[in-house]
Amino acid sequence: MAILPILEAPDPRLRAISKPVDAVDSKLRALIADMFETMYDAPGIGLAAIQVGVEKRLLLMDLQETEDEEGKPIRNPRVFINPELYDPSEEHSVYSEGCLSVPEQFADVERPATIHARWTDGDGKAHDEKLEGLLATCLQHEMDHLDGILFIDHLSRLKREMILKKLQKAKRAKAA
Ligand code: GNR
Ligand code: NI
Repeated sequence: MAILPILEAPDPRLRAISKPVDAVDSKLRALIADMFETMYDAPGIGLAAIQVGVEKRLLLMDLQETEDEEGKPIRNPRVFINPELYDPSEEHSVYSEGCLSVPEQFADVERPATIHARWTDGDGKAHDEKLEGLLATCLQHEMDHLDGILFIDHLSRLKREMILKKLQKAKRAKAA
């Protein structure tokens, strides 16, 4: 297992359109294990393959919403292979989103509140479910990554450029 480097905006590789996964083989399972290790280490609640430089329609999520008696998060890892969204609700909800590829920046993003999704999981099982709440928000954020879209693309140009400038400044401060 390995923690993989996460690509950060404005890296052009984040703009790629990812390609469908054709087989859930041992190589893909090894990538999934490395991606989970990377996501938990970050820490984040979702991770798309393109964020670690792999152009595949594969993403992971663990909202880590549940805790045991000691307040430790109970892991609920989910794997989405070749996911598709349909029938978004007319009702929208707003969530303050962040992204591991846009580190330490947060902004309100409006998206359909509920959405239907079809996907294959890590065991090769097909799913077709209606999702709501943070699960719906996070899946839409991750699906955007598969099409080269970042949450900042949903903001006004002014807000997007402010965030990109802050990222640039933080990178310069780290290099100095
Ligand atoms: O860790 C993450 N938190 C988050 C918060 C609100 C909406 C979406 C997310 S996903 C993000 C991890 C990430 O960048 N996934 O692509
Ligand atoms: Ni993201």
